[in-house]
Amino acid sequence: MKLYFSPTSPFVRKVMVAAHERGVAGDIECVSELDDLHAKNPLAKVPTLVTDGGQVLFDSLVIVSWLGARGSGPNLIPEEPPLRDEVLCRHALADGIMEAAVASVMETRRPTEKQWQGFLDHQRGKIERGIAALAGVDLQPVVDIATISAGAALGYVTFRLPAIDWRSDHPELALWYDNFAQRPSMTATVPRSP
Ligand SMILES: N[C@@H](CCC(=O)N[C@@H](CS)C(=O)NCC(=O)O)C(=O)O
Repeated sequence: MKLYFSPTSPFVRKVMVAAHERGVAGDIECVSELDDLHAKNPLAKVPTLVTDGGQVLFDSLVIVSWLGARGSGPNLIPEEPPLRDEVLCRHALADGIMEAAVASVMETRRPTEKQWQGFLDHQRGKIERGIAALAGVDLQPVVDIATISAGAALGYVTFRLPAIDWRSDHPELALWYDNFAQRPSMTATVPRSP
């Protein structure tokens, strides 16, 4: 299978951590040439997965759900409510942090005179409130789509937005993250600038 990817995208990292946890990362060919991505995914976003059977899957939640039925390892998305709903809602929270963080980074890449401070402040509020909400959740040492996404989101904020000092504000969350970040699936997917 082929994964259209970027080495720094937190959404891609979510998918790759899930693939490592399910033991199928070695079956994935990562494609960083994105010129024809729009022909596969009209939204032209990474991650986009093309399965060996030619099926095209996006976005990251859909791909993780698909991976969860392959290989072996932890159950990434619980089947039964209410746990399923709780885990998916925590996933949405972590995803929202990623979205706001990516939007902030994109904004700061515009020419300085075109950047909108009000937009950056708005996104920062989402990131800070989102991290505070994550800190209020008992994430536990389980591996599922919520904890994987929390790890990817906190890793991305640490990597791209170091001015947001979430570790000082939420030391227990920092402890959880430091422990989770030692998993082989996380160390194998640390974001690096290309
Ligand atoms: N909801 C999507 C978000 C994916 C996303 O925003 N990917 C970014 C990279 S981090 C992207 O491809 N941006 C290119 C674009 O929006 O044109 C998912 O979960 O997969």
